[in-house]
Amino acid sequence: MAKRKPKKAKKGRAKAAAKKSARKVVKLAASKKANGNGLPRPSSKPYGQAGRALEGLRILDFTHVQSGPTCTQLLAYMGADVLKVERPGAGDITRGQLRDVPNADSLYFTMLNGSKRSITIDSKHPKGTEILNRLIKTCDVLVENFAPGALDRMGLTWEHIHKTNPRMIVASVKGFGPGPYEDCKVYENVAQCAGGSASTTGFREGPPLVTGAQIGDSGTGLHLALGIMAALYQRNRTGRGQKVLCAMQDGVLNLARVKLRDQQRLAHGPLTEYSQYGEGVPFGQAVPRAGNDSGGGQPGWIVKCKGWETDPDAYLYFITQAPVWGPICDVIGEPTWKTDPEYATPKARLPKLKQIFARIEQFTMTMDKFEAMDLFNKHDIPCGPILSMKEIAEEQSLRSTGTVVEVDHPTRGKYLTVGNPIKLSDSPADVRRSPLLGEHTDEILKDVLGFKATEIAEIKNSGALSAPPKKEKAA
Ligand code: CAO
Repeated sequence: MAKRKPKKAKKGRAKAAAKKSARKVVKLAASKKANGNGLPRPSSKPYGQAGRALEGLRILDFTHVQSGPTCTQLLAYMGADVLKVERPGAGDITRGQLRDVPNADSLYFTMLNGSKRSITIDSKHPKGTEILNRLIKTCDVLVENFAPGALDRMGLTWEHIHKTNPRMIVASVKGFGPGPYEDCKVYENVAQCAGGSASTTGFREGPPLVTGAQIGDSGTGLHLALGIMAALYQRNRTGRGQKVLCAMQDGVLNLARVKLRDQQRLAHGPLTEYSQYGEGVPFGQAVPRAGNDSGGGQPGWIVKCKGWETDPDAYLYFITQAPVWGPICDVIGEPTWKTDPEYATPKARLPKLKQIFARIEQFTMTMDKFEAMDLFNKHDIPCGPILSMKEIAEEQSLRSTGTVVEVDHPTRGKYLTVGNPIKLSDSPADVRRSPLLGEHTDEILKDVLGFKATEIAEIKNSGALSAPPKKEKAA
């Protein structure tokens, strides 16, 4: 391909950019002057109409499966232009995993890649490398969660990226941080196990348990998004990009920190808020699994509600919060427990939690979980119904806040996705369907990289954007 811009033109562009930025500075200074407080003038547009929070931020999204995609989807919801680079012919492996509709991208993929644009590039093709280098020059952040070493094998080392665009932030999810396991591939449940969650989840009598919430993948994606924001903020002062690394083990441990707290408390005696204490079962060397114990200073447990015999979710989480102990006793019909020294104080109750929750359960089994929720909340007693995913999908209040959003997809039709759980008053979330594989390849080459139609045709002919031809079978 011919060089796109002669050096002279490049110089001209640089001069123009310098002039533009000087104009910006003058403008800013003028607005500062006008305000007299050193701050830029606030937008005159009403809230929600001055663009989204991350508008102008461009992400080179090299993520796949779940951890990385959750991070970049969140940034896209907040207005970043996320360009998802996928392998020609195949794309993100999750497009075809857990498929429910034949020949349509799976919900696995669609619910993690909304509001992004997709471009297919063979990153190991020389022309593909050339395009990627141009994208590196124009993007602010590269996000990736390949297996350790994969990005380097593409030639995209930190040194190369930093030299090509010193402002670029390179954000990575890996399974483990530096140490004995740094080269290992990691999936969600491996991280839950290595981060201390599995050993402390489940019932004492049973095996370690993984949780349904994807704290290893989505949890680490969230951590990464925060790291990117911090790096962008620092870049405002330094003008320099940096590496951001979130290890899934670290992310899980961060979310399981209360259990590391309890590990250290064990040295000073039994964990009295664990029901095991009340049951007279001695503690071992490490934090045990605590069933549905609350994990905080206010004891809690899951109790049955009406219909539990047939409905697996007819349960309520009930917290015996100390300040509302009086109302709890009145509502469940044990008013004498308010003054009886055996029950009146949190300390006195600790060894009897099992018996107390059994009495509460006797009461909650007379009503359904929503009736129980209404009744207890009238008395400010903290509790929560166990909601099934069916109930959540149908919950109107989640739809109206944009936490659950219905989007329309050209090949699979309408589907529900989780919108932005972070609500910004001046930045409405931008929740759109996920892109088809390579849907925006031409658009990105033209609008982001400035290639002409003839150049795009040339790139396509090179094979850098398409799957390698299938090998002929031997006769
Ligand atoms: N063009 C050409 N090659 C491409 C490409 C493209 N556009 N995109 C990816 N590839 C190649 C990579 O270069 C790599 O090739 P090599 O290993 O030969 O250099 C290859 O695809 C596969 O990458 P991978 O090793 O990351 O993928 P995997 O399926 O074997 O492993 C996973 C998946 C998730 C275990 C691994 O990526 C990983 O450990 N990531 C870090 C931790 C993480 O994020 N885990 C969460 C996963 S969600 O549960």
